[in-house]
Amino acid sequence: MSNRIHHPQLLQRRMGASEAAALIQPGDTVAMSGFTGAGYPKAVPQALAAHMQAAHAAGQAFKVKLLTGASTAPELDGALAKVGGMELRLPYQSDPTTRARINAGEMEYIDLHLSHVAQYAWFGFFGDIDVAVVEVSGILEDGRLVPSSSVGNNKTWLEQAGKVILEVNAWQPAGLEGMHDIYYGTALPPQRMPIPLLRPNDRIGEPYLRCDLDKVIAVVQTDAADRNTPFALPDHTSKAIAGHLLEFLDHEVRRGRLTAQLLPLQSGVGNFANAVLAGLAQGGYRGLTAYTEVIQDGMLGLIRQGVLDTASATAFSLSPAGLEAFACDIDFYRERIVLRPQEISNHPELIRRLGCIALNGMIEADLYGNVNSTHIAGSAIMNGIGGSGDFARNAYLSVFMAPSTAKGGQVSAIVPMASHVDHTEHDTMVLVTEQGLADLRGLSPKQRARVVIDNCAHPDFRPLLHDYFDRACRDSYGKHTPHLLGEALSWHQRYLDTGSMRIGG
Ligand code: 0RQ
Repeated sequence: MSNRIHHPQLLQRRMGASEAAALIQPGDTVAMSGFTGAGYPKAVPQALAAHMQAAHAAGQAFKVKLLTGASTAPELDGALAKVGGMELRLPYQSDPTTRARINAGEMEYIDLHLSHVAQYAWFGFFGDIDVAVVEVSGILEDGRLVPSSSVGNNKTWLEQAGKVILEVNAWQPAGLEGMHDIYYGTALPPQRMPIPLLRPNDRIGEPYLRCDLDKVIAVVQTDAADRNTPFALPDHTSKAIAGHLLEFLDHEVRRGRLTAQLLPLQSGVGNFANAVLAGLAQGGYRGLTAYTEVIQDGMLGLIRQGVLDTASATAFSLSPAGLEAFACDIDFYRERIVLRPQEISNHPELIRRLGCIALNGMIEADLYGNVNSTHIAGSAIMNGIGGSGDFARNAYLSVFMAPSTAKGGQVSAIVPMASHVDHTEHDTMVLVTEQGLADLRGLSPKQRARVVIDNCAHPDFRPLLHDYFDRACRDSYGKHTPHLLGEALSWHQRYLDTGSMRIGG
């Protein structure tokens, strides 16, 4: 395994995960690599959790503040949450144990736009970063680091942290080398300059991460797989959502608002995203590009088929089968994929310039197009806003998708008033459910409400929504965005009280 570490001095700093984790102190702010279950450290977090458990058993407090790129995996978030080892977590998580602790009020969580994280660190908004724990796939003779299967905030963590622990993971394909593009041109305001990226596949940086080697206090060798969760096959609902969206894109091409190459696609993770991508292939599209966060199996397939020419992202999120396909053909994919820091993959300036088509999931939307991506019943966090806000606000077209009902049909995804707002009515252009698509562009609030109810709401909830809207138009304090404030969130309260938004359960 040492053939991944070519720097003699760093070879001397190898140690076991437990010894390395012992260098992290209670109260430290620890910045770790990892984005959508890829490229996160696998050994040190688990060893840290064991140290915490021992300290807790001895009656000593031991928690850290944890910063990452995005979601990680059971070996990181899961392990630390299980032992109650996190005082604070940011910016995105999807781990069930962490989620339960946050919603029980046992730890703090800050939900941030993913493009903001690195710059907030540079602005000093998080205070000092004590330790960075970063997975890499190799170390060159001159000490430059070969990044792993995600880039995330690693450039910033390595530069900002006082001490650095490197995990060198021999499991990561050696052929990842050369796929990354690390941009070192960012600066603090007012010295900021335009970022010179004009096309999704432009390379504007260098393939390696730099690191001040004097800060490296430990090098830990691992040989462990990324999370690699298998994807669900597209079901009836996701195929229907994809169908409506593809019809809409065809319509936009016919109207001349998009060309047959569309514009760079950003696609969230999960079932709908996979189904939409599969649909694009069947729709006869060719020569498309992606400027997105995450490359999952569906996107690799499209690159292989020539539907996508190139894809820019900050991380992979592959199933075991997807990973095998990728590793077998890594030279082919290296020509067509660029992995960047998340401050670049999600940069508002670049998303606006490229004119991305943003496709993201949602929990609920209200009549006027305000979208909730993060909270159940206004107070319990699901995952976090992730990059959806970076893209939604700045995209050429901003689309949100969800099944029209959740919880076995008891909950409507279209509600009178969103119980939490991540994306305002000003950012949402298109809503899609399996029932249909609402194109909200150019519509006033009252016009939007009618289209949202008629096209997106489940037929079981449509009469209730019409009834609310009609009474609101009549009795609302103001008639611009009609609401009955005493009733607007009663659907959520009914769900909390009875397990259903339906009247009478
Ligand atoms: O919970 O599993 O306990 O039943 O929410 O919902 O339908 O499985 O959908 O996995 O696509 O997630 C918005 C959360 C959708 C996701 C969200 C419950 C539902 C289920 C999940 P259970 P589904 P998905 C790129 C961009 C923000 C980040 C983002 C997300 C669970 O897309 O995290 O977009 N987005 N990033 O039952 C009560 C409702 C509900 C509901 C769903 N109205 N009321 N429960 N659920 N709707 C990626 C990155 O940024 C890294």
